[in-house]
Amino acid sequence: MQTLVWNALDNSQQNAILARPALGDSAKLSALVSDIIAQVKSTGDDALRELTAKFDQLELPHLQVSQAEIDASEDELGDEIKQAIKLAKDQIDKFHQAQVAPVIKVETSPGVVCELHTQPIESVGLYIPGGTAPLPSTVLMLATPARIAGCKRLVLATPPGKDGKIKAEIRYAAKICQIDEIYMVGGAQAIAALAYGTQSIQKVLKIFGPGNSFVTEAKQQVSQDHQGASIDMPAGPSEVLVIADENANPEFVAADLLSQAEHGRDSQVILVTNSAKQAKACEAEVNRQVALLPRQEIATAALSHSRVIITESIEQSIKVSNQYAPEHLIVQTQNARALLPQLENAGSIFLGEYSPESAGDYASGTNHVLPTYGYTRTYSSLSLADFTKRYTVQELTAQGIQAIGPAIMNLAAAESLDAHKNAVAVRLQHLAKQSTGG
Ligand code: HSO
Ligand code: ZN
Repeated sequence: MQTLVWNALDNSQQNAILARPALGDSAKLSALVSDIIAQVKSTGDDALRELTAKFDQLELPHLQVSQAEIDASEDELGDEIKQAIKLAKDQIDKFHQAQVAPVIKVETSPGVVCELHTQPIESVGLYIPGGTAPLPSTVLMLATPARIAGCKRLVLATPPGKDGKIKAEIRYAAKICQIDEIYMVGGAQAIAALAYGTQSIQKVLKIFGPGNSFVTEAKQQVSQDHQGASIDMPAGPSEVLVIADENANPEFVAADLLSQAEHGRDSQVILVTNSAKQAKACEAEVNRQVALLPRQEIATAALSHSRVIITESIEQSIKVSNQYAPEHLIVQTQNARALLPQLENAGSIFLGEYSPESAGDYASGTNHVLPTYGYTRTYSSLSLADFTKRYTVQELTAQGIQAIGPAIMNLAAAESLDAHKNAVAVRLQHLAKQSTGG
């Protein structure tokens, strides 16, 4: 990891060290992905089979995972992992149940009632990446809120492994979350199938979940087409920023940095500390611990573009974090909770030495699908609200329209919209006639 002293850098150098790694040739990626989408739109299931043969080197006898294959996960897994999956689901369930939005009803003036209601999105596509570490925890993070929200159709798409099967842990998580359909398809072609439908996959209204650059680009493209599908959020590689003071335990800090670094070569991890001694200690710990990891090759690649930043104070550390806007922010300082009001841009914040990112990744109850790549400045952690839509209701009585009608007519006149004005005028005239008995 490269170590830098924040005050020794000028403004542009500071911006440069907080820049995310570039995402590759976007014009080429966009063309490749739009070809894949066009292929799926024109030949449906045949395209899915051809693309799976081409990219995954697999001939699939069928696209949909059968109920028998889903049920078999019960016997394929040991009790310990099944209990762990259930515990995580219960925790996620509790936190997301609490997010159920009540109907808001306000009488803005006598006889004028305004309401805000929530409805589930009817059908949702949940994408679970394959790759070097298929993540059953992501099934729980997507399906649990979808079920609580009341979505009617939960469709999961995930690429099969080299054996042509979906990992038992993923099938088991899908089973306990009552996923309705599972399809063995990944990549941009899976997103196209979810957005437009094929002979065997019915289209969904909104697509959720992380993925590689092809999946992310495909999600962007289908979300720009009104016949495609909405998406949860824009995405980039995963990242963590740790703020540590001189009292933080370097063993904990290093373990947290590495838990993010092992996700992928493009993951970014940043340590910000106001103690040069702490910076040294953490770096030594990272070097010691990384050598012990099975995924050391991936973690080392991620560390090569990661940084240690030395600041003059905790306040300056916070400023750096707010500027970087990390997906995960871990605060290992003596009074972590007291810093919370000053932390401006982060997808999920972990306070104090006993709150590792792994807790939120798996089982504390918060959602691990988070905005990355600086999008935490404007986007939020996935939550129940993402699986719903809101609509308003209003009901006015005669007294209500009489009270606000003249103001509406004045506003309509100011906008030269006479039909709007008339819609109120005819009612006020009708009421005036009624009251004079005419
Ligand atoms: N840290 C990942 C989520 C995850 N970690 C899943 C382990 N499994 C992105 O928030
Ligand atoms: Zn993780």
